[in-house]
Amino acid sequence: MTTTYRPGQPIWCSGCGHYGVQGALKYALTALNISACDTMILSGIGCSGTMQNNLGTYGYHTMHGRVLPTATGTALANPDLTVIAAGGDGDGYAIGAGHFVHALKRNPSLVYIVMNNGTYGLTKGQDSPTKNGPKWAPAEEGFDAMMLGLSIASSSFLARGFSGDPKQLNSLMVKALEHARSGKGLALLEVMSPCVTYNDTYPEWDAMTRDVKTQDSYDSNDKATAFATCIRMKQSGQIPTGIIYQGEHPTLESAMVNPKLNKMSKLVKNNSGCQGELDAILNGYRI
Ligand SMILES: Cc1ncc(C[n+]2csc(CCOP(=O)(O)OP(=O)(O)O)c2C)c(N)n1
Ligand code: SF4
Ligand SMILES: [Mg+2]
Repeated sequence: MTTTYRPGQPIWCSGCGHYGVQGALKYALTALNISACDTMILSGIGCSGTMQNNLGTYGYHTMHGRVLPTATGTALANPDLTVIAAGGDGDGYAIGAGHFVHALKRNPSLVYIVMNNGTYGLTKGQDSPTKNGPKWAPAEEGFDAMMLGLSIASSSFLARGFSGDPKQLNSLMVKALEHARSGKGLALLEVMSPCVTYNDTYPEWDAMTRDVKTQDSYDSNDKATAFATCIRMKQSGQIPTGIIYQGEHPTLESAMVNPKLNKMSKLVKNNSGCQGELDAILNGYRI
């Protein structure tokens, strides 16, 4: 039996930053005229991991920390889909940290939205890796995904927005989608998305976020100077936002040297009824 799925209402607390992220995503999908049937949203586990339930696109709820490998497989299997991975800072930067590093390194053409609230919202407020001075290690500085991204030679798009600045966030979401959809690689968009229930950072982040465009001669095509400027901004208590880096680097799909996989993508894409051929390819992987 086939059941038609209908999008639901968000489960989030009133005022949660994740509403702003969903609003920006809806804005960008509409602005770019991307239809729901050409879009797949995959999510991690957490409050942030429920966004795919609220939108009328294809959706898939992955295992905790596994949204990026699943989204990468989706994008490779059907290059015509707009693939959006979405999850929290706990999901992406703790249990999913290994996949995060390797996705930046591989540069598959998809959008990865990370909702950073400095906490594990769904499990009631434990400190996440981005929290400055967590209770159990007060001297520890929070993990910074933009700085990590800048240190990886093959990263191609790094941006950070804030739920409290919808104008900037809408524009970043459009740019992230454009980057991935034009086959330029992984568009990482981290959104400072406060958890009003367990870590309400709206006032603090409102004061600290600053677009890198405000910095003298900021060059978002140059990782070395971007890195130096972002470090300086952090040292003076600011959170750099905007397009931190955008550049060109070969993507995972363009660099795929395995002709078997390339051929499989095409067969799935064409849905050409070549079951025999697909079986033969899959048999090639069996020992
Ligand atoms: C394998 C596994 N380990 C732990 C959990 C418990 N768990 C559920 S959500 C979550 C963290 C969510 O935090 P985050 O990704 O930051 O999302 P948020 O709720 O803050 O949006 C954890 C640890 C789980 N579901 N599965
Ligand atoms: S617990 Fe926090 S992250 Fe989860 S819905 Fe509520 S405000 Fe949002
Ligand atoms: Mg979180």
